[in-house]
Parts: sequence; structure tokens; C-alpha cells
Amino acid sequence: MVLVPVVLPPTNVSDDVAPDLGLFSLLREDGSLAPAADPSITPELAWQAYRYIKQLRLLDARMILLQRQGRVGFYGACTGQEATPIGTGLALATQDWVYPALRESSVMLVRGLSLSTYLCQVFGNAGDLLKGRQMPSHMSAREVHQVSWGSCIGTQLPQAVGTAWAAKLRGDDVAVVGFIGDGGTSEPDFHNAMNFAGVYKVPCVIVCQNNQFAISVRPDRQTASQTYAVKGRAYGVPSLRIDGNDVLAVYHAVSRALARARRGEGATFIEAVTYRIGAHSTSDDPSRYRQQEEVDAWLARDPLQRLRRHLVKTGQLDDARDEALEAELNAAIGLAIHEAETQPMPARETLFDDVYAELPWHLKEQRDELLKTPPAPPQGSGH
Ligand SMILES: Cc1ncc(C[n+]2csc(CCOP(=O)(O)OP(=O)(O)O)c2C)c(N)n1
Repeated sequence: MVLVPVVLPPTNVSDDVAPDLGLFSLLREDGSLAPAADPSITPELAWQAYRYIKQLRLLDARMILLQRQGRVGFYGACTGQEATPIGTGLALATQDWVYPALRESSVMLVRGLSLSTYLCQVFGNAGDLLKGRQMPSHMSAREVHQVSWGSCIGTQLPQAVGTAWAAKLRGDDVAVVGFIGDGGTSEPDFHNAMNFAGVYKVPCVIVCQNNQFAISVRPDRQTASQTYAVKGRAYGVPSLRIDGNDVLAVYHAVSRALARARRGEGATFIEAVTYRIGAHSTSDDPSRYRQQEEVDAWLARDPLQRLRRHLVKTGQLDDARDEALEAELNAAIGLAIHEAETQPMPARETLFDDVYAELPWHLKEQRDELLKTPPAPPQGSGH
């Protein structure tokens, strides 16, 4: 197998000179904070960020185990990339809307969705807000203003921009965040969304998680552009490239972009440079296309450990407190899994809900016919 070099961000361009070519960060590898950092970055915010990142790290590991045990059909983990959804979740206001891709469901947890409701979607059961109609890891919840991902790469971005445009036309104080992966930037929907966002100056923040992969495809096969962020120049959308493993940089950049959007100054494009530590999904084996040395090099830049070093430095965390936090989070995750897994499957008649405002006669007939037959025995949740 050919050894592929580790793709590290270029450091030869300052983000003061060209924000779309540089790499903005606030939290250094040793855990110290850049001087004159954003005053809204408080110790409480750093602690919250650590708690949510750690929860997501533990949750994803448990979900992968459940998938391997045949209790969950599919799962798309966010391991190594947690700083971007968590930092974004912390920056959003209650009224804002989010259009995620595969790895940003956890924004909903930061915005107050209960863990067991979140997990009911993974099991596709009666507690699932989506009534078992979506693949796992495609969660959504109206109560926290998050729309389900369609699985078709890129389609969420024109939806995000359209929602932001509607908010602008109606004069609503709403900003929208749309997420996309690096691979998604090769889709026509990325072009459509960026073009409309630029022309109509919509209150939208488009966040590209450049995790170095589109399944097995690397950035050098995805684009000839110097960075993903630089693509925003062509659309007239102010763009910046940030360290996606630095949750405080993510929080800062997304907060500022949302504030711009609210002031009526239009859209911002943010490339968050990170690395997918795990497999693309539970259906993938990354050892077929990358070497462990490369993963190890990125593990040294782990967003969780970097933030941990910061909290230790500032006296907010020590080994005992970290162990207590881990035990508390694991217990909550275990309880939520139990609550979700013991729910029944969605009632059969819910199949007919939500498509028509009023059910047509032929579907009423089909529903009544179905209800006359005894339910099939449970088949398990494997896809
Ligand atoms: C239109 C479309 N083409 C192909 C696929 C198959 N597919 C699923 S995920 C994926 C890679 C996506 O990569 P990226 O956008 O970088 O996001 P990541 O999964 O790395 O977070 C592909 C090609 C799809 N779901 N939709």
C-alpha cells in the first residue's frame, strides 16, 4: 500500500492577510488561549464545550458497539470532529434553524433535546419523532429547530439558504446554519446555495467540515482549489478557514458570522479543518485506504484533549473531576439507551401519517386492510 502523507493545514499564509487561506485558531495545542481572545469565551463556556464534546465522544463509541452487536442498523460517528457541531451549537440562538449533514446531529443535544428522544431515532421506534422513517444518524426535531438530513449529499444547503431567504423576506430575526462535508462541495447544490446566498445576501452561515475524506476520496482528488474556503470568493461570500479541532475558534467564528447575518450583512462561508478519526460509517473499513500513522498524527491534535489541557491549565479540571464527569455521562448514556431501546416499534397505522393533509380514500382503505391483519413478529433493527 502507498503511504499517503498526512494532510496538515498550510501555515505559510496568515489569516489576517487572507482569512480563506490561513487557519484561524484561538486554543493552542498546549491548551493556552491566544491573547486578546473573544471576551465572550468564558470559563463556563469552555467547561460546557468540554462536557458536550466528551458526551458525544462517549455516545458515538457506544453506538458503534451497539451497531456491532446488531442492536442498531447504521451509525455515522463524528469522532475527532466534535468541536465543530458543539462549538456551533453553543453559538446558535434559540430562534435559529440548522440544516445538518451526517455528522452534526449532536447540535440538537446542545440546544436541549433529551438524549433518549435523540436515541429513539437511532432505533427508529415509537419514541422517534420521525416515526422510524429515516436512517439512524439522520435525526431532526422541530422543538430545537433542526431539519433532517436527506442523505443525498448537498441537498440541505439550498434548503438552508432558502429558509434564510424566507426569514429575510419576512423580516424574522432568524439566522440559519447549513452544514456540508468537503466532498459535498463538488455537488451542484453547493454552487446553487453559495450563489443564491451571495446574490441575495441571506442570513445564512454555511459550514464545511473538511474532515479530509469523502468516504475514501481525499481533498487532492476533490478540488484543485488551494482551500475549500477560497471557493467563497467566487460567490462574493466572505469566507474563512478555521481550525475545526479548536472548539473556541469554532464558537468565535460561528458567533461572529451569525451576528453578521443578523445585522443584514449576508452569508458567511466557514471551512473547519478537521479529521475523521473513525470510519466513514459503520459500513466502511478505512484501513483499506489509509494508514494508522496518519490517524495517530491527527489524534495528537484531538479537540477533546486540547480543551482538556486548557481546563487543567485554568484550574477547572483535574483527573478526579474528569473521571467523575465520565462516570456521570456514561450513566446518563446507559439510562437513555435503556429508555430508548425498550420502546415498542412505531404503530403500523403511522405509516399513513404526514403525507396528505387529509388521507385519500384509497389510503384509508389500505390502512383499514392493514389493521385487520395481525402484526408481524418483531424482526430486530438491522438494515
Ligand atoms: C448525491 C450523492 N452522491 C453520493 C452519495 C454517497 N455518499 C454518501 S456519503 C458520501 C461522502 C460524503 O463526503 P463528505 O461530503 O466529505 O462528508 P463526510 O461523510 O466526510 O462527513 C458519499 C459520496 C450520496 N449519499 N449522495
